[in-house]
Amino acid sequence: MEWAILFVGSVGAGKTQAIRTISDIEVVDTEAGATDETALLKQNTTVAMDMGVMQLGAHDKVRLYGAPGQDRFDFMWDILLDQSRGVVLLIDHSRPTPVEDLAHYMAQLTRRMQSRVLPIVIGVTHADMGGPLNLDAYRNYFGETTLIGHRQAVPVLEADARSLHDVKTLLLALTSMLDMNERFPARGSSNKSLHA
Ligand SMILES: Nc1nc2c(ncn2[C@@H]2O[C@H](COP(=O)(O)OP(=O)(O)OP(=O)(O)O)[C@@H](O)[C@H]2O)c(=O)[nH]1
Ligand SMILES: [Mg+2]
Repeated sequence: MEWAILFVGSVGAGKTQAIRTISDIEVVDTEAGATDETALLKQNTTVAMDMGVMQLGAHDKVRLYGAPGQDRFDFMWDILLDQSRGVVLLIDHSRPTPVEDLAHYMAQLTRRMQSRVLPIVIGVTHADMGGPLNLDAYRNYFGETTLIGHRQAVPVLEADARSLHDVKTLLLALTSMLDMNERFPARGSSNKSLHA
């Protein structure tokens, strides 16, 4: 079976890098020279999407999509979300207000997914560059907000997008969630047989 995972998150968090790290093929990217405030952070930025491919076990071929971090290219998100079965949200810990970044991207995802609830895994990147890392600061966000449609557990993991081990761990968490959702579908969504 062929299916897709979407990497989203803050500018420079490592979405393109993560896909390059794990893809079995040369990544197709749409990076262009950064302009405006992004140019202060990095030379290139994704303007449309990245795409890699990963073979998973004997039967699954997983397309790895990377969304642009900049809000002005967010028209791509709906298209890519629509194609995807799970989301890896990368947050750059070295940015000034990373927990607010998390809130921003979660709000966007929740709004755009509407009734479709996709599993999400959070990867906190650049822990080697920012202040001391306490993952609870990120986890508390999920305790405090009432995320409609996101009552599911959202794992929060530290990850360096350059590390094969770390990117694999994120994808393992996500594929485990997908597997659980398939075995134990949420009540009310696919238990039609109970009422047949
Ligand atoms: N030091 C450090 N660098 C990292 C880490 N994760 C990713 N990087 C680097 O951060 C830089 C930016 O990564 P990109 O993959 O271009 O970021 P992006 O999320 O695709 O950014 P946009 O496309 O602009 O939204 C690259 O040079 C990565 O190698 C990390 O955990 N620590
Ligand atoms: Mg990119």
